[in-house]
Amino acid sequence: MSSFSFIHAADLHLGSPFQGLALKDAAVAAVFVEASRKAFSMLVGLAIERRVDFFVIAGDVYDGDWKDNKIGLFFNREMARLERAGIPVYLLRGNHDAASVITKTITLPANVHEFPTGKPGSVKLDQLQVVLHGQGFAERSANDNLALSYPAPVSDWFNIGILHTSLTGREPHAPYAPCSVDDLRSRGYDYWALGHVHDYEVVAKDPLVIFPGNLQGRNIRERGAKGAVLVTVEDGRIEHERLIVDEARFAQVDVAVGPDDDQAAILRRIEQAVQPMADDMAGRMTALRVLLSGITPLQGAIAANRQQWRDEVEAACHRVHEDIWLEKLELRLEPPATQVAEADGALDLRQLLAEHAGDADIAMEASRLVDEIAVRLPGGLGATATPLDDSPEALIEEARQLLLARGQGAG
Ligand SMILES: [Mn+2]
Repeated sequence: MSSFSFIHAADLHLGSPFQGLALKDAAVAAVFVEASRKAFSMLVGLAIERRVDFFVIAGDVYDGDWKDNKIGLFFNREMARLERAGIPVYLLRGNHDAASVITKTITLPANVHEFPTGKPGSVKLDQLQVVLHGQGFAERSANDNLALSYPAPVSDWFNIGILHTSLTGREPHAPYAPCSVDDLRSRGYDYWALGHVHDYEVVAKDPLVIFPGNLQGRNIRERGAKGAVLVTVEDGRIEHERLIVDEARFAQVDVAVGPDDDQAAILRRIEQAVQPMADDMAGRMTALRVLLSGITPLQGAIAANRQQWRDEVEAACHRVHEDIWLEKLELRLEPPATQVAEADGALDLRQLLAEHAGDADIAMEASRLVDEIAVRLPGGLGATATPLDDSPEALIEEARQLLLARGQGAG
């Protein structure tokens, strides 16, 4: 068997908006806006530098239909860089860029091969004795188990299956082209290049089944290092290595507050928690969510002066590293029990709120209000999955923090 290497990427989501980034500094916001494209350019550069034999993209190149041709022109330009370097590209469509979803086109260079959507197709790379099998999505939803109809392997060749799938379910990703690892295994291939799930995951080792994750985190739910996978095959031995290409990063730290902490102590705790991140980010712009939890007599003051605290926390982040910006300050604080009892007299507000935590009616009412407000927001914000940029649960928690603060007379 020959020796070769290839890059397995997925979920570029070109054209995707960044959600929930209320970064006030325009220069910082611009880094995040450009990050998805920069990450892909970086990966193409690495492919050329490492002289890989081919490049695989397992769906969702585009986040959705194009507003104009700008995003198509960008992708064409990167494909052409690979063509000039003699690197062919094998890709297929996922749910976000299904054949019926993308209405505009830019003619791509001849090195780009797209798998069919109606049935699986195979491409043989004779020189390498490699064969790739794949089927793209015709429609946004694919409910059939596509893997089962993939063709039998070509014996003595290196067989690669490419598929956009949620496997047997990967929350919060929608269930598309459902299949089990055993279904994949039943095809007898050597490597499965999956797409759709945005976290890196080595699903199985025999054969190797990998989700490379997306190239660039786009919101606080897509945290940590992002990139693609470099697969090297030498005399039938397969090695894989992550290529981290994200340009900017989302992260979260959980900080426990003690009952005796004053403001300075809380900010010091935040600095300590953020410190390890400064080494880890390797010069990348980082949008950080700080989650404060614990029992503190300052609960009311913090909830009532959220903006001032937000800015103080961002200042603490900057004392650690100039490129760490606060994405959000999330509060899960409780006032000390004695304080609540004194303030409320007959009514124990905290007790009352605790009794209704997780109440389905309240959650439903919150969702209804979010929907009602979302349509009135300007600039297409209502079109995103989380229009107020947080789950109803998070919004209810925020309201609870404020109520507790008022209960102590701090509001
Ligand atoms: Mn997808």
